[in-house]
Amino acid sequence: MATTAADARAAVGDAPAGDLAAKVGLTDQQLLDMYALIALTRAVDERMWILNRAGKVPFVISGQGHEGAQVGLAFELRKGHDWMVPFYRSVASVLTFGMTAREIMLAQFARSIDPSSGGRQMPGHYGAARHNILSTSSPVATQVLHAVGIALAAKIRGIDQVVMTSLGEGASNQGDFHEGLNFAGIHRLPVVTVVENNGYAISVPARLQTAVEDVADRAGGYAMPGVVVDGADVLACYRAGREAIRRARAGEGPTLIEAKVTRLTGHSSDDQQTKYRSAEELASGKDRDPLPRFRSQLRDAGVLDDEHESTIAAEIKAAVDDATDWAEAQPEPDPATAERHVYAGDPPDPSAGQPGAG
Ligand SMILES: Cc1ncc(C[n+]2csc(CCOP(=O)(O)OP(=O)(O)O)c2C)c(N)n1
Ligand SMILES: [Mg+2]
Repeated sequence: MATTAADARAAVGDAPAGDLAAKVGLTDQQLLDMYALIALTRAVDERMWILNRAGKVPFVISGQGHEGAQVGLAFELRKGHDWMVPFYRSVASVLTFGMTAREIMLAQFARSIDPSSGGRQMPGHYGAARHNILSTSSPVATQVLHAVGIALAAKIRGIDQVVMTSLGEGASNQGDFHEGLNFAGIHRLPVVTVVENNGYAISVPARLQTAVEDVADRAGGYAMPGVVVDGADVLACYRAGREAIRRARAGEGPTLIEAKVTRLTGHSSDDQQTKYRSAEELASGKDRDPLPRFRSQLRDAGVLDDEHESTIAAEIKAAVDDATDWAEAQPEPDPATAERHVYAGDPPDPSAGQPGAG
């Protein structure tokens, strides 16, 4: 595990790293990969909205504004080994952890081969067994309990797997969050809980959700570190994620990370945020957009140039066009399978009456 820039350079075979990359312990290529993931997520997300407005997909819940935090925090996870238990805004997290643009679009179009649920889940509930990404439930914060359970299993099995789960600050007021963190703290489980604080639970502002300024303060009650990080600062998020993942993998226990982010869109495609957010507030949110910020940071550091940018942009456009067209062309689920996964076996015969009803 690389903990210093020197270790990281050694780990990647002394690949040349610019000053910025060396400072953070990555290579220039890894910084470009992070940028490409953020830009890809934004493009996939924007495409979802277009498809929704065109009447082709029923519902969009967006990760716009959260992408920098998600990519930075998840970047150090080991794909195919660790686990991710996401929430509905985790588009960038799941793309960072191995899902593809095609797989995201299969979920949007609810196609039969959609890895998230075969078209059964509400859109935005991403999961993929082959990537160790758990399909989550709609009641917010329930995923914290699932993540803690996976972390307990890893500990019992003696596998150095780390689980990362994410939720919003509103969901952190649910009992499940506290029960999960309490259990993780007692058993020092390898779970990293990320609260993406965008200041709103639908239309309810943070000050009416909780009396504490920082959700991370709650970590003290469960004997784990609580870290606040600027979610618009991709590399600060990367450092915070890397340290929490290192701790978890080393058996040092759980961490709570709160990333302060901005929600650039309405809560969902069924929400109109101009009803409850002022024009000034919405404009200032745009200043905290991680995509142009990271682009400028990489350009200033000489990591990203015009050529990189146009190559990445062309690749992303091709990937999003391909994902959209390909997913749309896939078959819908067979209606005869609607009850699959609802019951353990065949669905009960309604004409047979209730069990035990005589
Ligand atoms: C237990 C439960 N209560 C209410 C809802 C409806 N709901 C869905 S998302 C949401 C807001 C959650 O806000 P937050 O946790 O801050 O996440 P954000 O959407 O802001 O990212 C609510 C209330 C739900 N899904 N589950
Ligand atoms: Mg919120």
